Amino acid sequence: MDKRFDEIIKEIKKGRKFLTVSHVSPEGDAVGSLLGITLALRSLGKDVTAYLEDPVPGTFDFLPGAETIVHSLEGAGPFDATFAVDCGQKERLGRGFTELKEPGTIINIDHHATNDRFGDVNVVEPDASAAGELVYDLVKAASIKITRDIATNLYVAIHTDTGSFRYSSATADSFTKAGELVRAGVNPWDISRRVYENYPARKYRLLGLVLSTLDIIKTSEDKDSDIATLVVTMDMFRKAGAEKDLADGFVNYARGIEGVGVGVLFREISTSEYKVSMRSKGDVDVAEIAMHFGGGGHRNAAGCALKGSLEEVKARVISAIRDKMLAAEKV
Ligand SMILES: [Mn+2]
Repeated sequence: MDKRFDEIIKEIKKGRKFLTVSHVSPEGDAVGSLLGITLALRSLGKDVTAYLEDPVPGTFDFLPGAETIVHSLEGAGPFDATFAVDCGQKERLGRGFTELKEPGTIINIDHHATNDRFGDVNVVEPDASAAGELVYDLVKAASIKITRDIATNLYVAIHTDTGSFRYSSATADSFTKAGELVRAGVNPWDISRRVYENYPARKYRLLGLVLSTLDIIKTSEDKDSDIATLVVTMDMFRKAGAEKDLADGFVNYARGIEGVGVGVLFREISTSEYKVSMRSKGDVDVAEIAMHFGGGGHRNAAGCALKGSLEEVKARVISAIRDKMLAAEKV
């Protein structure tokens, strides 16, 4: 990691105009990592454009610097370097970025095992719980002072991607870094209140509709071998008056059931197309299943998009998970 950090620090020193980007449908790690690196570079007096194709979800718009994020890169650039954070594929950085002519040196900082290393410099560490951990390492390596605002962004990145330090991805490093960020001025309760206890009521109306679709499929007598599915349709979003990012996290209700090894949420994105989010509890590698369908992610959390009717899509995904479960049993 050190050699690549040296290269990046050289780029930071010699550059003046930077672009920071993260993935479409951004969540806590995307927004937090993006703003963490953005504020760190700005603290050095650099000219930084922070870009997300999609709007910042309401849950995260309190993050310091969020108000400076732009959603179009028309007429922007040329840049000396671009920092892409928390994103496995260039295409997921959004149209504004893929159409950009002069991004400069592309620095890819990510923790998705499925990252295709699209950068000129690639810091891809699947063992990191969040891209925010890698941004933390870089900021430390570059001897940039972690202000309270930078710390808040990185804390939210790590906190949300580890499921509040509950997931298997949370390591001793994640806790150590979070501790340092609290020492730098982060108030954990204030963050929790803003991120987890501030949902619009329409999210719960939507959740009610989604939970009523719960289906549990038994695959064998083994421990945690059930598959639980939930569905969210465009009609449900309309009925609840909810925007699409309000379904984020619903898949965890499926995984959280006793005896369930994999939870799946099917989200209708257009007629005959579904976004599939998968969460596994144990050994089932859902990133491999997602990759098989052209998606990606992590061992215990991954996603993809499939075309077809709900019945078709559901049948294909369940059969792939069942195969994976049976193969895992034999080992
Ligand atoms: Mn992430």
